[in-house]
Amino acid sequence: MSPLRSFDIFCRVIDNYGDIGVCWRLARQLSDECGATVRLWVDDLASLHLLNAQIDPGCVCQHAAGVEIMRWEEELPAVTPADIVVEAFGCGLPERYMEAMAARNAPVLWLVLEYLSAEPWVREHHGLPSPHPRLPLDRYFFFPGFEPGTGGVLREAGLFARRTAFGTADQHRFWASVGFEPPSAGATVVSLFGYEHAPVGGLLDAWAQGDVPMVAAIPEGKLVTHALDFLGVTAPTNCHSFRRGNLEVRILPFVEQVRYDELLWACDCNFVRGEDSFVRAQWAVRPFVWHVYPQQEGAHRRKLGAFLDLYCDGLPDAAAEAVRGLWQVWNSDDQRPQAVGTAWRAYWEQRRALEAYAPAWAERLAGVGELAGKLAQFSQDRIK
Ligand code: TRH
Repeated sequence: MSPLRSFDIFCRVIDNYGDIGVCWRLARQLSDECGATVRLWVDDLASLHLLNAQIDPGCVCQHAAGVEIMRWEEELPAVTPADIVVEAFGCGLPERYMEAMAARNAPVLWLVLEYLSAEPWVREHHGLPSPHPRLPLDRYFFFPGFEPGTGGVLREAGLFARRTAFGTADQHRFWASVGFEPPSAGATVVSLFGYEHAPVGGLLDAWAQGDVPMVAAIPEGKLVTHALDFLGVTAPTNCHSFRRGNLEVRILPFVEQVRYDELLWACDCNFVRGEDSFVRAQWAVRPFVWHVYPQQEGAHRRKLGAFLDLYCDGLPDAAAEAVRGLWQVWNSDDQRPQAVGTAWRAYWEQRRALEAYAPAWAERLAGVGELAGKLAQFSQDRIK
């Protein structure tokens, strides 16, 4: 594929880090791997700064990792639109910018990048045109997905090689970099990234009372408060490590996005959430548990069910049942603390089957094709 021309990516941070997490990854990949000139417009630079410390949250225009980053303010400066415009997650484009798109001599391609879902309708909607009601602009829907015929998910070219090369010494370096000794050899190590309504107390309790040593690595954020409640820590503390029975809880600093993979690779099992961490856990080829982002009218339940149907399809029956059991409890409003402990034990009894399946699933997903490359190709085909 010949090098692409220019991209403008527009991103509004609704909440948390997934919207900017995906856009930042996409921007870097289009620049690094597709040879495109990329400008990323984002309305919340503080969130991007958390993912990459090099980014100055106070700067209106800056460059990092081969990407031009613009603070998206109410009043956009007069700029020439790029050849391809990505409107991430239906964030809308500024009126002035759309008029400039329509007025440009060379036509501009407008892609609406949608949220990731395994629902079957995604295949039929991926790539459909969506004529603008007023302006003469070519607009298309681009749907990420897990099956052929969708836009795939993001995966950097060197990711599998980096993961394979990440050995024990790297794991030790990772733990030291976040302020901890490496977990003891016999411990089961789990990262816990999820939303605040997860039944985290019940899970930690089951681990504390279990008969094997467990390490729960919890990134700073909403789950930490509940973990501290469970531990009975009521006053502010500088302590980051707590013990209860057979459980050690480690409160981890939020690491830069390029290092989040290392946390996943340093663990035996990863609890993830939203969109981007959910995808990274699949590339990490370890058992994982998804906390789906809650949506109105139960839309997230359909998303969860659709992914479970796809993912469990290749698993032995007992393992599939255990995955469904734990994921449903982790995502349910049923806060009976024992339920999650029982579901965890059933799940972890299937550990070997889940570990064996993880690389097969990643291979299958890689076979769908990779999102940045597919988006670049899709654009290339339409702007000849
Ligand atoms: O943060 P999320 O919940 O994000 C989202 C958004 O809320 C969005 O509005 C919603 O629509 C979407 O979920 C479905 O979860 P996600 O997508 O996993 O994003 C987290 C990002 O943070 C991801 O890029 C990984 C990164 N991360 C780090 O860089 N370092 C860390 O230490 C951790 C824990 C995460």
